[in-house]
Amino acid sequence: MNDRDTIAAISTPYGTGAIAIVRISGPESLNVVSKSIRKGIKAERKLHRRDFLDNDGELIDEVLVSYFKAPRSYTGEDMVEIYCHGGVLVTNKTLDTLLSNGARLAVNGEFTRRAFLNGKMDLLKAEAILHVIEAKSESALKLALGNLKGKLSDEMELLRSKLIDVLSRIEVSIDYSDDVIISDKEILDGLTEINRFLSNKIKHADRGLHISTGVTMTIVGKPNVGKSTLLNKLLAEDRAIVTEIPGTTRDIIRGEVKIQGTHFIISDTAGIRRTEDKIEKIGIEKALKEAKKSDIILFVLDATTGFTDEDEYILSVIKSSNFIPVWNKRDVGINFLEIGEDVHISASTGWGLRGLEEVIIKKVGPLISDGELAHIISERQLEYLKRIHLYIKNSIDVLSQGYPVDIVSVDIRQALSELDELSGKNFTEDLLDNIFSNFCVGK
Ligand SMILES: Nc1nc2c(ncn2[C@@H]2O[C@H](COP(=O)(O)OP(=O)(O)OP(=O)(O)O)[C@@H](O)[C@H]2O)c(=O)[nH]1
Ligand SMILES: [Mg+2]
Repeated sequence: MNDRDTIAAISTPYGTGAIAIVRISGPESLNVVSKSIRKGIKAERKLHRRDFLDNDGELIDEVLVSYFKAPRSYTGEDMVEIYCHGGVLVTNKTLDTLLSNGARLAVNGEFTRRAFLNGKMDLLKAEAILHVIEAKSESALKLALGNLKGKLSDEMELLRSKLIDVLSRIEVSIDYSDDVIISDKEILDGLTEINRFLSNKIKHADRGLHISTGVTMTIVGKPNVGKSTLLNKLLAEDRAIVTEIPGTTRDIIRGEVKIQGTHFIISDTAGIRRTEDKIEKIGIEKALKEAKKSDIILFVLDATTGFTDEDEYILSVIKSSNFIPVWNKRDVGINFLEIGEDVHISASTGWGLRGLEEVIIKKVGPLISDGELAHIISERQLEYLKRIHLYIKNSIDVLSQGYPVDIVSVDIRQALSELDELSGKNFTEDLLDNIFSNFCVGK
């Protein structure tokens, strides 16, 4: 990818709105824009009202233009932002004119990619921007904003200096072994402290991830117990088809909702029973798979039938998971058998739903508490931390077994190299493509 040409994109969502923003970044930004306005722009960081013209001199829109001179811009390059009226046609014509005058259409995340390449932010902050945009709960936003302000970057910088400190001690002890006395214990202590820090980070990471991406919750149960009715009620919308025919839901139906400030991704699944129906069988397999990988399961039971063999089977499959037995149809049914901390509801009338939400929040509490200590907001970050941790654990093992310190230095160098990829001090095109492809165009 050419990282030096001039790029343009619409930065606001596609559709009609009061205002839309078209952005342009690169050395030719001002020249490209100047072809469409009669009076040039000199003053930076000011709003200028201009007529924006197409290449035949026809008026496209009355716009506001602001110019950000390099390096004082988001990307660190010369940038111009055009605020036009938010009609789809007006916005597209504005962009098309810029493209025909020498700009190239930006790809996803290319503005932020350039900001990174120009040293405006490290990769951890770039990822934080994506999470700020995508945050669906207060706590996810807080976590992402913390990283944007450098919480994770600062911690990783500190980790880096500690690793370098240990490494330099090792090197001094190798190079000047006759004059300088640096004991293996001193090095081991340094590594142990790093190890403790990493273990703690990794332990809390899942919580950070739950906060950022949402807690997954799967609704399972035998057919016709009211799973889809419950999903619709929790989402407060008619998402899944509900009928009195057992086996109505076949595929997994997902919806997202905030319960008491926590973001949940809820899956409704096919009713689990013995069946010869090929499609239903696939649905049931999918249901069990979804339940196994989810953070919490709502095991829905039917108070009009009581606890049946099918329920017995489902319980045997999910018993080691984090699940809540939910007796539904309590408006008409009275047959139930307490399994654990059972909750009683009527999904169709909404009775008991508040209580269910309370229990859900109580159950997921440990999954999200202290999550903000982690500052880990993506699987990528966790993956790198785990790799760094492995090198450190290995070096502690090696040292404890009495091997010479120079062997340990190899592991520490590897850990440092992983850390530099995590923060973006070292990067490959593939790594950047991977991260920035998740952004929208225009960011
Ligand atoms: N009386 C009563 N009926 C309910 C309640 N919840 C659901 N039903 C009814 O039970 C039937 C089955 O509801 P669904 O939500 O489709 O059940 P399901 O578990 O998704 O069923 P499958 O998709 O077939 O596995 C429908 O006729 C619902 O109206 C309830 O709380 N009380
Ligand atoms: Mg259903």
